Amino acid sequence: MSNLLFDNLFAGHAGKKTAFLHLPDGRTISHGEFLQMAGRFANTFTRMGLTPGERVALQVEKSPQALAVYAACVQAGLVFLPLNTAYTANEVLYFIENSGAKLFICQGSRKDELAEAVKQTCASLETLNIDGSGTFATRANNSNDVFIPVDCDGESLAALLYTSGTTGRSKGAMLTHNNLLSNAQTLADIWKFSADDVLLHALPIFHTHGLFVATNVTLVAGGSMLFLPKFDQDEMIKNMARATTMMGVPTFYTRLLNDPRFDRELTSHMRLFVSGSAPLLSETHVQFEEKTGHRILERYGMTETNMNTSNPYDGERRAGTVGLPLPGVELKITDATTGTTLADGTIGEIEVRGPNVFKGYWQMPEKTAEELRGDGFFITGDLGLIDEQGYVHIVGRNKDMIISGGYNIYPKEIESLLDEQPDILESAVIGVPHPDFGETVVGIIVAANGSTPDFDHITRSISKSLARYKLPKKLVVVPDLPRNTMGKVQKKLLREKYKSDFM
Ligand code: MCA
Ligand code: AMP
Repeated sequence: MSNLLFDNLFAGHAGKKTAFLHLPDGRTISHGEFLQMAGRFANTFTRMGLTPGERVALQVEKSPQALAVYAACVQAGLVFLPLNTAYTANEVLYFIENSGAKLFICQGSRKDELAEAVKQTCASLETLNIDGSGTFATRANNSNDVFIPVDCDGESLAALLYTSGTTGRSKGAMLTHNNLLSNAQTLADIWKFSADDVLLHALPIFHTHGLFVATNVTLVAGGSMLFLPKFDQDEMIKNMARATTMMGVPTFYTRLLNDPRFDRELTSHMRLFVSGSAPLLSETHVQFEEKTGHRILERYGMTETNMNTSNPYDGERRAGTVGLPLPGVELKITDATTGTTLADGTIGEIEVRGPNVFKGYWQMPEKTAEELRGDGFFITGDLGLIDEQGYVHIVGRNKDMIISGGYNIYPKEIESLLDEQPDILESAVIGVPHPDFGETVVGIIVAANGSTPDFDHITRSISKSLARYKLPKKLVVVPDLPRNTMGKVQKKLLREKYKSDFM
């Protein structure tokens, strides 16, 4: 046995290239330096008593060190659990408790607040800062650079990524070494990634898009990355000239399109622009081609499945579609009630099967059984159809979910917090079109008898438990919520009523 994921992503190309990560301050990090850092981190994990299969949670700003924690986990057979930096202490506590993480690494600036939250869990707390300092970094200074990778087969767990649900708490999607490696190799192959590629990387590295799609695909091909801490318009424009490829959520593309500096000349040397995580409007696709001469390549995936479909690299990239199933991935459209397969051209629920599909939800066998069929097909909750050329179109969702700037937001989580407010009788949270974020959150509330809800107070109160990007951008008081004869809130009517509020 060996550790194919580590060998293919991190070790395989070492020494072939001088620079592997280019940072905005002009510094570069070579493969060799990165591997040494990952080796020190992996040895530190072992010295701290962590053993293969245990979970390491990380909530830090994007940096080469953060990526090295991921590499160290893969190398040491540990399960990497990245967390959105926007999560509040309440949210973090749930993930640490649910995963049983033995180690939680956070930023020094949030240490006190988070230490208080996680003190009753079995996780020890260390810090790692964007400048490379922190208690974990200090421990690692005394560790050896070289670590012999722990043997891991394809079924070993590599990562636990939490994804919320329409009901209940977040679920940890268990992703195996083979899930990650097979998807990275397939995408690198069909998108023609090579060691000459330089990816402009401005996505966060705590979700599938920035961590597994952008990073793994570049690494498996031996390419390098311009590693920006976050999306910053000026930095994007400044660094574009040095890149060959870029991946982003639709908001990246609409923002760049609105910038007069972003034009044909600036992008003339670029090889590929990839979009995903949320629907790319056909008009964005068309405007992008008019302005730059490039057709954006749109693909579709999920936390539980990595990527499922992609528009072709050489064939027609069709606006408004997510392309064709990836090699090795089976995709079918089924009747949401009966599960029977529907004919092409018919709208139904998208189901996928392949080496990309996760192993199940962490310690939630019933949730796993609800969404992952015995025959290996995963029920995505997305509604779509397959057209006569085999292209997949996503036409809606069979799950109550909002995608704002590429982040998934589950209304249920916000409604539960709103409903706890003394001035609120009940609430319905919906997504409405937004020019920058694609969709944004609106909270429709019914006041408790005789109350006049104070919006600022409500927002302050729920923000204690909720990451800021999930907060409603608008609250509206209504006398009552529209319901059907079964008593279910008709969100469709509400979405229709408020659809122009931000446009
Ligand atoms: C930031 N804010 C947001 C969002 N991002 N509000 C709503 N939706 C958002 N996406 C709020 C912050 O809370 C803050 O609010 C204010 O905006 C400024 O924050 P800042 O960080 O400066 O915002 P930004 O730089 O404008 O960020 C927008 C962004 C970012 C660049 C679009 O959200 C982003 O990088 N999104 C990518 C998400 C992503 O990687 N998704 C992939 C998931 P306040 O002022 O109130 O504090 S993986 C996935 O979906 C699947 C698998 C797939 O297919 O890829
Ligand atoms: P997540 O659960 O964060 O992994 O988000 C996955 C969801 O994002 C999918 O189930 C889709 O609803 C959505 N998604 C991802 N890529 C696309 C795309 N290209 N077009 C439309 N929706 C997408």
